[in-house]
Amino acid sequence: MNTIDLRSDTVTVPTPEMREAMATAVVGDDVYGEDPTINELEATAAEMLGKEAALFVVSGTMGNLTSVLTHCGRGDEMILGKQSHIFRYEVASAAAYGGIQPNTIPVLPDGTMNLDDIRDNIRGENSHFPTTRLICLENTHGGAVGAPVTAAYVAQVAEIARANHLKLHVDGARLFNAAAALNTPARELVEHADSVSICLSKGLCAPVGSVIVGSREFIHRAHRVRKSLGGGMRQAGILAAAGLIALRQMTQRLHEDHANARLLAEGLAQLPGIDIDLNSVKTNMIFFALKPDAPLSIEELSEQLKVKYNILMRPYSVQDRSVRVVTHYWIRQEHVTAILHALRELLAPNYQRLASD
Ligand code: TLP
Repeated sequence: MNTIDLRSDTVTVPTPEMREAMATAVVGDDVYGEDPTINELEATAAEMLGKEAALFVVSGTMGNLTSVLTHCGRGDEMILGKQSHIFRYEVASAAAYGGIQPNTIPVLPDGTMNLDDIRDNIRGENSHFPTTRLICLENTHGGAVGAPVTAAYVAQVAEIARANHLKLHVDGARLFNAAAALNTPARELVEHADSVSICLSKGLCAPVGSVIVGSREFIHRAHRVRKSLGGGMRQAGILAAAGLIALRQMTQRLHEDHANARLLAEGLAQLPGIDIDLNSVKTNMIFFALKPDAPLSIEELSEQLKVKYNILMRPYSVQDRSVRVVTHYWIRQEHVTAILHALRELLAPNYQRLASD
């Protein structure tokens, strides 16, 4: 039986069409700017996101790090969410390689940060203070159940940034999910951002790669930063070929993943022992928790799903008994039915027996 892997959309493997395009891609040395497929990918990303230029990078982490290092110098400060990917899951790379201090503020359930919190955390002129240089947003926000952040909010943050001579970076690893959920073109969501990092290898199915976009001048400097991080990839047009299909085709179908997430969430809400806030499910992510009286621990549940049904889920917090589930291209409606069936078998009989004890 094929594995049903819900741990993340990073697990997506390339489509047969991507593999075909990779096999026949025309390539060259990208460090010399001579890989035609990478050049096409970068031009396509820049055009789709309404920016002057783009740069292909290895990963989302490298996209964010390259952007942050391009905007900030040692001893500078960046304002970002305490639940943001850059702060939580990128190995403190901005601090480690750039000497950049994170100044974190809480992320609200809709994926935003309070505007007054942002304003209050911008440093004034004082010889004791670091210089605030950058604000980072995340869209969709993984720390807020994949909440899509609106263009109107991004514009408000950009206004604060401009008024205080700061730059605005958007971690748009799942920007096209936000665009699909809000029915807003991706370029409108980042119109006022100075830099954006998008991932090709999550819901868009490419095997490797992210792209950062911004002004020509920003990308020129980012190019040197990427090289210094070891990210000059030579004949990586074989990867960019898959990335082009990701951008042109896969961005158009993300609403299917959102519909499957909704279907799954609604099924989960019907099951005994499961606690889920249906209002929190806005894109392709679901967080649910086991109720305190459910008969299994979260580790037991994921272990049994794996061993008995070949279904993979990622326990999120053992303490809260919560799980993260992410839908993607390789999860179809029939898988949703299979997942709900498995959970019913694992939870319902035990639960009923416990209830009647
Ligand atoms: N996120 C991964 C894990 O690292 C948590 C996942 O499974 O969701 N920004 C955001 C918002 C991300 O969710 C991720 C990956 C990244 C950046 C980093 O991308 P990669 O893994 O390509 O370095």
